[in-house]
Amino acid sequence: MSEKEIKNLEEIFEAKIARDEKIEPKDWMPEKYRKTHIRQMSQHAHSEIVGMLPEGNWITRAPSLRRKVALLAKVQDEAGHGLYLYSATETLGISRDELYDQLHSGKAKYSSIFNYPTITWADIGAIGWLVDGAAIINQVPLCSTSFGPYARAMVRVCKEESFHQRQGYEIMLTLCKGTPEQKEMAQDALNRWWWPSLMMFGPTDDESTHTEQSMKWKLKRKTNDELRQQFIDQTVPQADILGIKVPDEDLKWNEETGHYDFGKINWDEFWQVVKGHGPCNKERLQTRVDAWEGGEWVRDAAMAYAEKQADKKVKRAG
Ligand code: BYC
Repeated sequence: MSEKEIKNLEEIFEAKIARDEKIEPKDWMPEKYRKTHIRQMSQHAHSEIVGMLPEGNWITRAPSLRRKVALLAKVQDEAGHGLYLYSATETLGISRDELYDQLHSGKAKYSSIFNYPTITWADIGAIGWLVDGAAIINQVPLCSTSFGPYARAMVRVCKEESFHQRQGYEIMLTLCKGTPEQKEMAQDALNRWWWPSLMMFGPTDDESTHTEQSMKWKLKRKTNDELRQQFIDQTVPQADILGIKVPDEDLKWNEETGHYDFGKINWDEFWQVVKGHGPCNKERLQTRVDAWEGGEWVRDAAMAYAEKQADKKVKRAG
């Protein structure tokens, strides 16, 4: 393609973005736009799949049949989210096998939050309330992201996340209205999940490598710091209703800004976790690799069956 032709395509692409029109898989797009989307969307898909593990840990130990059913449904939803997102990523010209390989080799990232352990039942409440709560705040703006398949996947994902957030908050409410020991469990879970939940939104805007470009492309509609602040403003009053305390001595309502001021996030911890040195990184990755290897015979059998069916069809047609 000549330089002039490329320039022309770039102008058409930029004009579409400016008009808030969706970019679809067969439309021309700059290579960097394609790569950035593969990166973010696949990391999002991996996060959903790895995110099933901390909660899966509690399915057999849920305190009642009702809790078990709700948790099972939530974890299944997360598998569904991962699958939509992998499919949407494949429309950008990368195969599912390559995406899995990036996860299993440790090349691709997934959300830092899933490298923390779920020690008590209250952690399941805290994950629903805080982690899914953070995910909704992050993902609602993604419903109007510029890449069509990602935006459409997000609409359904957000509806399901809002159910997840409520089931988590309801677990926390029940514990907080229960015995002093149960309330203490809820407080302990908040203490452990609060700061990692704030880290989910990524580094501060001045440390974020991709925000500026992603905002221009309307991949991101809000910055990491804007979303984090929105999460804090929304969540602190919910902790007040529960009667438990957010573990931040510097947390204070600021009349002037109309937002909560908050304490310093431990960014060293964040980067340690992102680089693979969190409390559960090795265990999480190993579980995914084992599942992939253990499922090989199922994939082989499904392929052999599909080939046989295709052969039969050809023979019948002949
Ligand atoms: N963890 O330039 P930045 C869920 C990386 S799952 C790990 O700000 P960006 C759920 C970042 O990738 C929710 N890494 O990046 C499931 C980049 O490194 P690379 C998952 C992180 O992309 C089950 C570097 O740091 N949600 O809801 O502009 C149960 C610099 O960052 C993290 C999504 O994936 C992190 N927290 O912004 C319950 C949402 N943060 O790639 C719930 C979609 C940053 O250059 N993703 N990094 O090597 C996004 O919105 C954006 O990718 C982020 C980061 C806001 C996360």
